[in-house]
Amino acid sequence: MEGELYVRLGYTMDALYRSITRHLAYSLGVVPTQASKRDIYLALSYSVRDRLLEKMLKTNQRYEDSGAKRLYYLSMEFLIGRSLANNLRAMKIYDQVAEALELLGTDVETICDQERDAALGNGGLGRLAACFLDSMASLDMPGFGYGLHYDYGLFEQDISNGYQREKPDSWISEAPALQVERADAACIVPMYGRIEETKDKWGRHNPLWLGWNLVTGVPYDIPIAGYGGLTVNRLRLFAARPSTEFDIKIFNEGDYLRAVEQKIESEKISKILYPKDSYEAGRELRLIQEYFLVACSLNDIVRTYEKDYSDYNKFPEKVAIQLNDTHPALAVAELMRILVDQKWVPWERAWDITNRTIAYTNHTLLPEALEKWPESLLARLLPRHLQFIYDINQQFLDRVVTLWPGDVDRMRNMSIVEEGPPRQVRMANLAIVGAHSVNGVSALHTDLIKKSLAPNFFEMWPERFNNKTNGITPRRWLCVANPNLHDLIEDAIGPGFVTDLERLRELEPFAEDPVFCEKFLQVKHGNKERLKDVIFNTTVVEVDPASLFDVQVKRIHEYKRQLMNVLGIIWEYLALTEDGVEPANPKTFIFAGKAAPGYWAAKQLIKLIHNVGNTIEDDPKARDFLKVAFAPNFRVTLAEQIIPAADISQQISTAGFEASGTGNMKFALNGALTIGTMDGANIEISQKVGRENIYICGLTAYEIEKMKRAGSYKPKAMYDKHPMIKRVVDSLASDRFCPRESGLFAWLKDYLLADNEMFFHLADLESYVKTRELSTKEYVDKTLWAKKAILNVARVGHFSSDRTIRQYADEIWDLVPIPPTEAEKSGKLK
Ligand code: GPQ
Repeated sequence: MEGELYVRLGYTMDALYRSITRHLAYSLGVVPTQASKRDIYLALSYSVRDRLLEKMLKTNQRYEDSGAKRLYYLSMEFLIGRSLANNLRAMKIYDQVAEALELLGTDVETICDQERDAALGNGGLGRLAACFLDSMASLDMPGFGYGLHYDYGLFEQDISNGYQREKPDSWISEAPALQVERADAACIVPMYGRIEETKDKWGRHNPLWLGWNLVTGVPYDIPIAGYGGLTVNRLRLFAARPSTEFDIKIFNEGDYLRAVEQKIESEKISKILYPKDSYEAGRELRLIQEYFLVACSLNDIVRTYEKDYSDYNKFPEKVAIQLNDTHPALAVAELMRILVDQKWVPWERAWDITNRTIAYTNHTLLPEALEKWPESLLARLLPRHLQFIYDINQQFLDRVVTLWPGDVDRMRNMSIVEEGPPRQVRMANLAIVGAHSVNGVSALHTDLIKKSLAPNFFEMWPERFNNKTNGITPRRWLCVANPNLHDLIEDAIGPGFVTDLERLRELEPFAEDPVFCEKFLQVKHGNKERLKDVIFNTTVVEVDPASLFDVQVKRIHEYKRQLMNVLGIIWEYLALTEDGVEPANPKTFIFAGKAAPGYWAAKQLIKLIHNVGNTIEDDPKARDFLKVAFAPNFRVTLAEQIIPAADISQQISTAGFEASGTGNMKFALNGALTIGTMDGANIEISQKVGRENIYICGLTAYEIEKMKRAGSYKPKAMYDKHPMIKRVVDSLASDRFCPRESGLFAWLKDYLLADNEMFFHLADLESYVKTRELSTKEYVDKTLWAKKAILNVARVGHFSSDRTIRQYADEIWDLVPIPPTEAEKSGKLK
């Protein structure tokens, strides 16, 4: 068909106004003058969705015309948060929409505030995936997300008497305004069943996978707008539905109840996101989820490829697949199965194609987070895949034996299948063997992968291992979260830095400019006022924006050491109330974060934070100097409100445990100074911003490792030697922080004093407290503080996810941008 393919959509204030009112009437059935805020939010979202879909279709056409290679990012999590304000900024229609909404008697902030977060992820790993999608679209790269369409995202956190309570988060009600269902692209996924060993007509071994159950994967597409709004990629999320074919068969057999049961079973698969961060429960449903994602995605990828190519020789040149941790590692076996069983590609050739297509990112060294699945479970759920895993392992171990004859330990170590009982499949080994690239997410983390996690693999394939230090998207974490800081920077250095973040360097001279420093501090103060209201509305704690906002927000986990922060607070509290030592400036400690529902120690820490806060608040000697606030239900939207208001960012994990961290980057970009250990990306941040503009404390990863190996960490000796450490620890054992719940925190004394205390709290405590003191002192000198904060902003441009994605594209994916055509740029349709 020649000519215009679509109805032309307008982007002026008028056109947007008409579109909103039209959707109010014809999508929602309400009279514009009687519309609620929620109605207007929905009508606006639909108007935005129309425009995104138009650009998405055009983008797709452009990619097809170019025949370019595509990247598929497979992830069990995409932590998107809200979309509306981000999309308005990306499409550069924020101001027009603001005007249109005024005509409707409301304002754009109020309307954007109606949106609920899409919390389809736990934390860092899921948010990284969302930042990557933003960067790929903004860089005009054909990069697509594949994930699961969970009905329930990460639970909502309520706090009751200081304890976390979990509530389901039914995100599904929010979804229709963001996505389109693509029933036309549904696929069928087999699972369970048995293998029948047969021979083909040439007498060759030909195993058949029979008797499976079928589940349907229905894709939902969420448009992902690049900055500027011309390139719009898609995030495709699969929902599990009963397979109609299977249903009909059982219905026809007259077993109505079994058919309905089967339907419910199938729908379970995409019902809920597992709420564990860096930890695996090993539950069957989780493995089914992982397989379902892999099967749906690969089906879609292969189908797309087959539109243009009739054989598989070009597959690795046209397709790159990135595995976000090992959760989708079954892709190795599934791609082999498709190529060998369905496309008749010879095994060796299929292996070469698989290996050249797939790449793997590791996100943790924590032993409990390394996925292993019982062989017996795989044999039941995926019998054919298990055969491929055996064959891959056999072939691989044959090579190990040739290279290191007789080295049994090495073989046992590297084998994909771990000897039992029970025998288990190691997903990291499968991913490393199956991928042509294995990357860590910070320089230190990659180093540790090579030296401690997978030294044998590194020795075998040194060229396979590489680093891609994480990054964050400045569109969300500056433009949307901190528009006033964005505008201030733009006034100083001009536009363009949002897509070229290294240009923030041009801010450096302004760190010496008193007028700029004053404006910078005003922006920070405004953000602190805004956060004060958020905290008051959710906790009834009243914080003072003139106090130092010292912030630690992230998942609650022992290795992240929220406990060490609390020990620091208690230290300052005892010094103040018993020794008369006032802090140099009043301080507000702000915490937020969720604990995995089954993680007892983490949940106790939430309670401890509340109780220490209450004790301080009840103490007239302390309350004017120290305050503790725990903001409930941490999520992307709350992070957007907290991070721009922070003076201090706490990044104090036990060195060697935090693979990278990305919150550290968000805070620095928003002008907070970091108190951090030499862990993850903190090390690279300190190199970039300058050692004098960051507060580093504690032991290094290598010092900790050495002490571990030597067994030389003796916390009890530190307690005996250092009177203040003793006072702090003893205060926990007393009922000082739990007067009405006697003995509640006594366990913490035993915990902290045990020689096998994994996270070295007391080893770092003194250095940490001293560093805090120094930072509080320096905060008093506003000129000095503003200078350091501005230098953080100016020098943190390296940590844009645009840089990270360019590195993935150049060094792993071999992916090139496909920029909009002149016609697209000039707004012509066709
Ligand atoms: N991370 Cl394995 C998660 O958020 N969830 C996980 O399951 C695993 C890792 C984090 C990791 O702890 C952070 O240090 C990283 O910055 C983040 O992934 C992104 O790489």
